[in-house]
Amino acid sequence: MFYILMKLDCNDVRTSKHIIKKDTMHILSMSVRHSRKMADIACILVIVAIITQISFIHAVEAATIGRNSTVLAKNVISGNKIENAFKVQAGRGDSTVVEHQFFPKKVEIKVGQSVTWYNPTLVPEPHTVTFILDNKSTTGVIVPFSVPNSTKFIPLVQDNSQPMLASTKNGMSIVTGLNGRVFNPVAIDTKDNVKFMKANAHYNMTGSEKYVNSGWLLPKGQEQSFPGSANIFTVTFEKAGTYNYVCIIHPWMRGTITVK
Ligand SMILES: [Cu+2]
Repeated sequence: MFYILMKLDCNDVRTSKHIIKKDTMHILSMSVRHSRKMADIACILVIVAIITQISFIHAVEAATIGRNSTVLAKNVISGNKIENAFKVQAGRGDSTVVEHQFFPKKVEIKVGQSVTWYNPTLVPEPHTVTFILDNKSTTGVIVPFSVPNSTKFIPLVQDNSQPMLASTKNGMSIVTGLNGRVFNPVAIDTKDNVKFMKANAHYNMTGSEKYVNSGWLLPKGQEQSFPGSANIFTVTFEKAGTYNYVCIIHPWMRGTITVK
C-alpha cells in the first residue's frame, strides 16, 4: 500500500512540471527534477524494503515449519511421486550451530505408512529415536555395571584411556559403560524379550512393545565416529495411535507420530 501511495506521489511530481508557467520554468524545473530524483529514489527504497520484508517473512516461515506444526505425510513429495516413508530430521545444523530438535516434531500418517529418521547434521553429533511405550522402560546412555574386583579391562585401542571403576564392599567393582540398549537398534516386547537389530534398521511397530530404539544416529559418512552406529532408522506403524518418542542423549528432543 505504501508503495502505491509513493508511486502516485511520483506521478504527481512529474505532472506538476507541465502546469508551471514558462518564466518560472527554468528555476522550478531544477527543483522538480531534484524532487523527481528524490521521489524515484524513495520509490526504489520502498520496493527494496518490501522485497526484503517478504524474504524475511519467508525465511521465518521456513525456519518455523517443523518446530511446532503437525505435518501430514500425504504432503511429502519426492521427485514426481509421493513417498510412503515420511522423512524426519534428527537434529540439524552445521559446525557452528547444532539444533537439538526433530524436524518436524509432529507427523500424522496412516496405518501401514512408514517414517524414516536421519541425521543431517554436519558434525558427528549423535541422536536416538526412542519410543518408551510403557512409560517405564526409560534408560541412560552411560550406565553403571558391577563386576568382580578381579576383572581386568584391556583397552583395544592403545590410547590414553581406562574404564571408570569404583570399588564396593562385596569384592565387586562398579564400571560404567555405554548402554547397549541405547547405542544399538533394539525392541523389547511385552514379555521382556530383547531383540537387537542391525544398524540402519527397519522395524514394524505393532504398538504392543515396551521399548523401541533406533540406536545412535550419526550423519551419513560419519557413523564411524562411534563405530557401529547408524545413519537412518525406519519404522512402519501397523496400528493406529499416538506414538511419542525422545532422544535419550538429549531428553528435551521430543516428537510425536500420530497414526490414523
Ligand atoms: Cu539428540
